[in-house]
Amino acid sequence: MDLESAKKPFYNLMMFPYPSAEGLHVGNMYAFTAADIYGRFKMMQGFDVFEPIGLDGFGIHSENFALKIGRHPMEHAKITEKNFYAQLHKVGNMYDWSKTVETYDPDYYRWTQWIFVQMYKAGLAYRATSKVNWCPKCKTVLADEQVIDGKCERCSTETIKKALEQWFFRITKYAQRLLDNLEGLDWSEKVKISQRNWIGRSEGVILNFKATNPKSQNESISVFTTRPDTVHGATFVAVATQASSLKSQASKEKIGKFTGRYVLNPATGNKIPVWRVNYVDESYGTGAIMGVPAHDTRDREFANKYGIDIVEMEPDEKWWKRAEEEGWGKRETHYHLRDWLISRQRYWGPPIPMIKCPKCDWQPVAEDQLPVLLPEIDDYQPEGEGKGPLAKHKEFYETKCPKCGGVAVRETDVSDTFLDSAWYFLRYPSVGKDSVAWDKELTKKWLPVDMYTGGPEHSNLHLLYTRFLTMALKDMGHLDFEEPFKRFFAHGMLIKDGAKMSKSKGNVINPDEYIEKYGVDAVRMYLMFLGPVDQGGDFRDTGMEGMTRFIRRLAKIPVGEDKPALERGLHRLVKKVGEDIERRHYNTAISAIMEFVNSVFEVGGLGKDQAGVVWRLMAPMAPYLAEEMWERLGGEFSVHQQRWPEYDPKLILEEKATVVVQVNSRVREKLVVDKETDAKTVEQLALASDKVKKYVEGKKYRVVFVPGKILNLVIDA
Ligand code: ANZ
Ligand code: ZN
Repeated sequence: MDLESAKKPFYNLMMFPYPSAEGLHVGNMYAFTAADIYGRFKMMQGFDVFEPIGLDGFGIHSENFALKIGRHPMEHAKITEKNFYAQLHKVGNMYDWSKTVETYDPDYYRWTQWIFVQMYKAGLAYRATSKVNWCPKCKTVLADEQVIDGKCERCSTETIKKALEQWFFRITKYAQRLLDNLEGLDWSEKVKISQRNWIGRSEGVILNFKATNPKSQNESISVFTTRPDTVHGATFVAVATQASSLKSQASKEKIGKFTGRYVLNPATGNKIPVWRVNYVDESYGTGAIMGVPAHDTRDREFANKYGIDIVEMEPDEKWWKRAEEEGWGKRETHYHLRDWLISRQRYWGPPIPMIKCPKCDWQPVAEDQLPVLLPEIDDYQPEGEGKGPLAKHKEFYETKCPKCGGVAVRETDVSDTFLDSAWYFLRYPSVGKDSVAWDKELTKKWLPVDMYTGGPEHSNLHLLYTRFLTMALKDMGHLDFEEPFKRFFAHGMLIKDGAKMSKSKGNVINPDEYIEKYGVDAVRMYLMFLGPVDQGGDFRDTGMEGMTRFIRRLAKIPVGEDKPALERGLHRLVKKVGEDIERRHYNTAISAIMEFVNSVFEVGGLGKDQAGVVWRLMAPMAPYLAEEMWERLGGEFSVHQQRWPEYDPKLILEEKATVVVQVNSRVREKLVVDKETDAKTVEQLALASDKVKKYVEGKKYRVVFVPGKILNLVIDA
């Protein structure tokens, strides 16, 4: 399709896969098919549907896999690209193969780096010292996701926290906007809830606890609390501990140590002890809390363990106001959201396009010097004291300062893979436009994305980063919208015989063999038949056989004269399938088609026009079969370019029938009801009529019922 001339654009996007393993997983196919059916449906409704695909092949997932199998990440990327695209060609989706995006392609990451530079210029990228996870054995920084129960995912050594200077994106500046905008988005509700929790807005008060010795003012302690109404029950103050002896015990058990100091409870004036504890997070609020054992379960557990006073009391709302009036409290809103840690001391990512000059400090690489190419090196393994593999390569990092021209060094960290995937949807329509990240006109026409389909596990990071970046780019004047995805649909997970698919269980399914054996339409239909897409499904081999039989049966429907007896059923089917596709309940759409096909065989076949309707309904789900059957009917090429069938609303209504109501076989009333109305309902309607009521009131009778015809109330003598 020509994106520039399209009249009714519909951008149907699905989360691109990160090819960590060698091939496409059936779980990917499940999600992609679900999205593709929707796109095909929209196309038949007259939209110009753009459905792109690509690979999120830069970053830690792909790199770890390459390291594991001992293959160079660049080499590995080439191999997986070939495999993935070959497989993706076979799943029956209508991808626009002229517009693929691979995040490791220099033509792409040139713009990832350009975005970094824009963020830096806007004051949204900054450097700060942060405590990061460090594995002493592997000598590397680990992402939070790589630390499992406090241990290194690769060697099971206990990780420690190490202070390192890192690059951050200031997402916290957008916390409130990220929260507010959620209201207007047509997204799966559970995803919105998840984002709200992740942002974690919390309204509270900073309370000041003065030191007992007024001379040592610097020793007063501020705490953040959402419950100032319980301040009169605070019997201790707890500060986050620095001591690793308390912290390294990565248990849930609360551990503390008395500091020897006291402060004054501002509400009661009582002297209360200050403790160091392991359950206060040093980077949230003020890094200190007031302990209220009477109302907070954590504090109670702690107080019990260490014999700290517990003062029972009732919460008192007046403290919110009094604290402010008396000057020991100040209202504040805090967010749990943290700034986005962007730098990685790894190899497989876009080098961060910054240069450090001894005179001019940090300078961004000039835009016409992008991309900063990732060099092909052999010692790409992560190691060293908090530096990435590029730090071993002079030929890479030695450079000149863009400002003064003096000797300077490049940043040797690469950026986080979440940055690669935070803007790919902006690139797709503009693939091939080499002088811009995205073309202005195309972007205006195609964005924001009309429908985004993906896994709910990306609710917090990917979807928040994407929204943040879009807002930031809008504020800089690079975009004229601030929400990237009008609609987001979260699909469920595909499991196998009741269990999660995983390599260790050896139950990961490669769709290729199934497609080979049963044909892609049968696999698509089977996957979609497993349940509503938002709920996922359970893949079982036995089910594949059943779906294959159904497809064979479909292909055998005799086509001849129109069958008037099927007309109403067909109109109802059109309505049902359309509505089910709209809400991604493809499973019930398929079972309605199955039922209809049963009635087709009962009357010995379908008329030509009727068959044409059925094949159009099947086209999004079973694109090859529908095309072939459409062609056999002599329909004009292609079935996928036909309009979605319409139904006649009059024919959707139940057929009416006149039921004659008799009492002892004498006609007393006539009722017009839906043809299939049951005996009980007709009886109730009859009794509501005075003409019937007066003959039967207070008497016992039997009911003789002929559906759609007669209701006879027989009073036994
Ligand atoms: C006293 C109190 C009494 C509290 C009570 C709660 C219940 P949000 O913002 O909703 O997560 N808190 C504050 N800073 C903390 C930190 N750095 N690490 C761990 N806990 C911290 O919750 C804020 C509440 O969490 C605060 O209110 C504080 O405990 C605790 F019945 O103060 B509260
Ligand atoms: Zn300089």
